[in-house]
Amino acid sequence: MALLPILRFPDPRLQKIARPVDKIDDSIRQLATDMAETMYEAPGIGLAATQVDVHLRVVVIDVSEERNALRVFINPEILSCDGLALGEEGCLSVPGIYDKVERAERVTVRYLDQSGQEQRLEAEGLLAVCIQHEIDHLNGKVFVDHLSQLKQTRIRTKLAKQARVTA
Ligand code: GNR
Ligand code: NI
Repeated sequence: MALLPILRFPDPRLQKIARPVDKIDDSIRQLATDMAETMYEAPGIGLAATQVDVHLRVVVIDVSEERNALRVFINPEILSCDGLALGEEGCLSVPGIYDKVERAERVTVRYLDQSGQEQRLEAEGLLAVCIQHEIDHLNGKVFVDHLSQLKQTRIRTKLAKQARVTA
């Protein structure tokens, strides 16, 4: 078990595009376990491998109240989506910043589970939002990229000041 350090926006490593996992072995399962531990400790409802500087297509999510419903998504792909919903988002890589982002209301996602079995899931609500947020990370995007240039500049300034006082 290990807690992994989480990259902070605007670290350029958050812009890397993650590679698909080609073989699900114990090192991938260990990565998922460490990512889950890191997500629960943060605490957050999801974490993409990109955020811990591992550029492989692995995501962990738990949107349950009880924090006992871990989902591991390897090589997730959105097959279809519909509807639009505006919801407040935050990100462990952009601490203290929250803003509204438009996302699909429902998504169908195909992925591999930790045993390498192909799975399909229809998601809505917070789970659908979180899946889209995490796949964005795998594609080198953070939720801030969905905001206006003015807001992005303000967020960079605010986080740079925070980094100075905590350094
Ligand atoms: O913990 C998190 N909460 C959250 C809330 C609304 C929309 C998305 C998220 S994901 C975030 C954890 C995170 O940064 N995952 O990448
Ligand atoms: Ni995030």
